[in-house]
Amino acid sequence: MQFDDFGINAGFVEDLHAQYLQAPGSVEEHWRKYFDALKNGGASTSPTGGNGAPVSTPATNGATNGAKAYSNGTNGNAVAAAVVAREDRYSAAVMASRVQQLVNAYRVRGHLFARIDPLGQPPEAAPELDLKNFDLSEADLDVEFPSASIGGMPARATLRQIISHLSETYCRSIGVEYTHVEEPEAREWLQNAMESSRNKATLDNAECVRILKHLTDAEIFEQFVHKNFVGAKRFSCEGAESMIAMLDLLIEYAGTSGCEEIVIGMAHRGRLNVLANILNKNVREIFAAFRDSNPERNLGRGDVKYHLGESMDRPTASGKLVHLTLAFNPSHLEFVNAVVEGRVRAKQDRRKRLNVMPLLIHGDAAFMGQGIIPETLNLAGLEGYATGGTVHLVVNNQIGFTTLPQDSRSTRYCTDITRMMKVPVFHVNGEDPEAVIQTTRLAIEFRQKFGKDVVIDMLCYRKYGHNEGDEPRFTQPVMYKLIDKKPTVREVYVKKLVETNQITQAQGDQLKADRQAALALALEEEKKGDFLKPPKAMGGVWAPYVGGADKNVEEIATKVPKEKLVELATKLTQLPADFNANAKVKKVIDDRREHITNGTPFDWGTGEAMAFATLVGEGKSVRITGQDARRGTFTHRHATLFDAVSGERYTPLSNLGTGKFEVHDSPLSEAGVLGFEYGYSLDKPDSLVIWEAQFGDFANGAQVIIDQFIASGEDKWMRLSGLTLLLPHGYEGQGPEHSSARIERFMQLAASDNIQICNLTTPAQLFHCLRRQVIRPWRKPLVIFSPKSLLRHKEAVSTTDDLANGKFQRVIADPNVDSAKVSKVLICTGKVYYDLYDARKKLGREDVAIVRLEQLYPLNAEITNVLSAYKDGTRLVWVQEEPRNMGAWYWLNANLEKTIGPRLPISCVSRPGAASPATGSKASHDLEQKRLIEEAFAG
Ligand SMILES: Cc1ncc(C[n+]2csc(CCOP(=O)(O)OP(=O)(O)O)c2C)c(N)n1
Repeated sequence: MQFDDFGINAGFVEDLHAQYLQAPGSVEEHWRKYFDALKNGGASTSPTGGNGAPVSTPATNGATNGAKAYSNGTNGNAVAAAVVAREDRYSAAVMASRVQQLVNAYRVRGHLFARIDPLGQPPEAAPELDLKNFDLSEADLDVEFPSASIGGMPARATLRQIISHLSETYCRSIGVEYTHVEEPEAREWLQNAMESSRNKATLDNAECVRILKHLTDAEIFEQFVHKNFVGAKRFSCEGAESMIAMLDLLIEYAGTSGCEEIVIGMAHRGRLNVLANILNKNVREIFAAFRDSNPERNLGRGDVKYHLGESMDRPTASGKLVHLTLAFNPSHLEFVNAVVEGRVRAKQDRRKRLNVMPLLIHGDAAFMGQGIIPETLNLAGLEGYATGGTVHLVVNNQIGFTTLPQDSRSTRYCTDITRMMKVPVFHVNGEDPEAVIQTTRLAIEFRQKFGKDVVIDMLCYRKYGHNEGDEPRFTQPVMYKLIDKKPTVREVYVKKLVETNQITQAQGDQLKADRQAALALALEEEKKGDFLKPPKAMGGVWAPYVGGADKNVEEIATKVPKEKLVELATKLTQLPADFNANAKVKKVIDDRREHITNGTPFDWGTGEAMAFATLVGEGKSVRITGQDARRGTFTHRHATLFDAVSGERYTPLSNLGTGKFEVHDSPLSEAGVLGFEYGYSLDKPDSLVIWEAQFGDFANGAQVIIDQFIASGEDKWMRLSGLTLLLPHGYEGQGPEHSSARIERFMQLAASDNIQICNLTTPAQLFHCLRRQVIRPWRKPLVIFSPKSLLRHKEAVSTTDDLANGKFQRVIADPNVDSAKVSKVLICTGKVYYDLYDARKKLGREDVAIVRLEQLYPLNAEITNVLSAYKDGTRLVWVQEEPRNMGAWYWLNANLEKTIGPRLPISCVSRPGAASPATGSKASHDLEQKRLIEEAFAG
């Protein structure tokens, strides 16, 4: 017997068989069953020729329902018979292996042949499931094979039955990609769940009617708005109405499987429909927003109606309430994803991990196109970011604005970006709501069971253009000919339910009429009342906090008694007995204790560590993340120590015993991780939440999060955040990017006291600033331009006294000169102070004062108070390292009038205006810096 007689898999089967003979338990269960059957003489098959094609004559086997089985054939020669029997056993194994390959092919590639597209354009695919590809033929269709490995099938079935079962499972309205899932248990669970149900939901009449009701709600809402607010943008979900039926049951299933809270992120498409029909937003408020009849109400604030968030407690059949939150969302597609993940993580930090579920609803073009998608997906498995699995729904209307998939992506599916995750992806025909429900049920169960992401790609269509005023036939004439002919999703479903006697046509019509009547009544009521409402006020965990204008005239007390500081600094140096600390790092933290205890000057890292330690000691939580957050990009933090022998980590601040301290090195992402931290801050107002950029300029990569969430979230959505950004900044000759965190951009975003912008010069200032951020009930994003060279600057130091007695100073007056002698005041911010300070010392200029603006925004009377020490007419000069068109100058020049008006004018010393922030040459930098300082002291 030659192995290659058996075709391509003979060796594999023989090996497997040998393995089985050695240890039956070591082969997969379906093979074990198969070999058991062989041993018991149960399996029958065909001997094969060299090309693997069946060669013997089929014979009827009465015992198997008229199905055919290949006969062994016998002869009188016992030895020959034994050989034949052995060969037949191998042949049986080979045939079974071919069938097994076919089964596998359905599992792996069946999705290519599924009827998932309601526009009927079948996906082009190679005929991979043809029998001939498996050395099988039509003649084998009625032969019986072991089929116990297929969920829901008996031990043996004909090839025809097997194919029919698989085709129904994998090639109907649901195409599924799941064989790449790495965990065998998860893969097998899913496979069995799909195969045993043929991937079809079993729904009772009540569930069918419930689906229809939601399809009706979805369709009639859109039609009603279309008719009553002609030409208004609403980003209709028509063509994708199944989404509403799906979300309704998704919440139900989530509730049943123990989920208490769902946070939804979605763009504009279908959002009004979701608000009205899932979050039960009062439709009168939506109508009032369409009417938009009070121009005074929202001058300069608010957001369009299809960006607004909402939350509610939704009852479920299990009797439990599921709290639903739809996150406020800016226009930029997909950025909300990272924010939702952060929100969920924060909520999970208060509850159990799987009890809060992120649900992200995507558009097909945006899902594949936006870089924030992989940035966010990549967070799913990371200790500092995991949320126990996200459910992704892609509302795949097969178009993005006017762009078709062939111009929009290089991949077959818009979900192919998720292949990096190795999670299941269901492609489902959105015109088959029951199939959509089936995928939803599986997706929720999968997420709750395995804590991993899962993706539903719902193929549908878009009845109108990108918005309702847009003509799609300019660009998609063929597609829209098809769409124009389509009955609605509801109509298709009504027909099905009527045909299967689930409802009568009259009942279907009644549902529609009821909904129309309810909306008409609501519209009448809206016309008579005032329903133009701002977003709901923040309650719950936000109740003790306020936003709005900066009324903090006096800085809040942030000092900490010396004994407490010493106690905490001592605790921070207590490492586990068997911990082998790196000697240099050990010295850094021992020095911290020494300085705090002895009252000797300490550095930036100590000020920061003491801010964290005191907050944690007071029961507050601190979370800091960034690309090198544990050590600190410039080796100043050492929040986590690494055992020099084992590499194990130890974070002293996490072991102080009261508040929670967490520090995570983040992935190399800016938009994704900053969005996440912003989201986290939205649900953890009582914590200090910090994102640190590796270099400040990298915040550029997260500009969307800064512009559209951090700076404007309160104005647009009345949502507060106390997020803190640490952005290393300072001109030290490190080239264009690493010099500047782009102060000018933050200054330009500053208005209505929306953010705080600080550029600090001492460790004590950092200490008080960070503590103030949590202790004060006023919640505002805080941007700190943090130092690099100052981390170790011999003058940029503080003492225990500064922490035990001081408080935050928005402006630091000059303690070193007699104000009566001063004829010129240099006003500056951040690191350049020390350059000016050194120069003044060298020049012996007692007539020049140097005032530090530690908080650039909001400005208050403190600057006026500090300047009042100098005679009227004293020259004021703003000195900045940045080129004229960068830094804070333009903003200050335009805005100082309001605070120090009578003391003006003020002139400016800076680098000349430039296209790029700094030179790339260290030598040129040094010369520029020298000239800058000389100019500041000239005259
Ligand atoms: C970051 C970003 N780029 C561009 C746009 C403009 N825009 C709005 S919707 C849209 C098409 C989105 O297509 P898709 O993701 O398929 O969702 P659909 O509108 O089809 O539901 C575009 C390009 C945007 N809002 N955000």
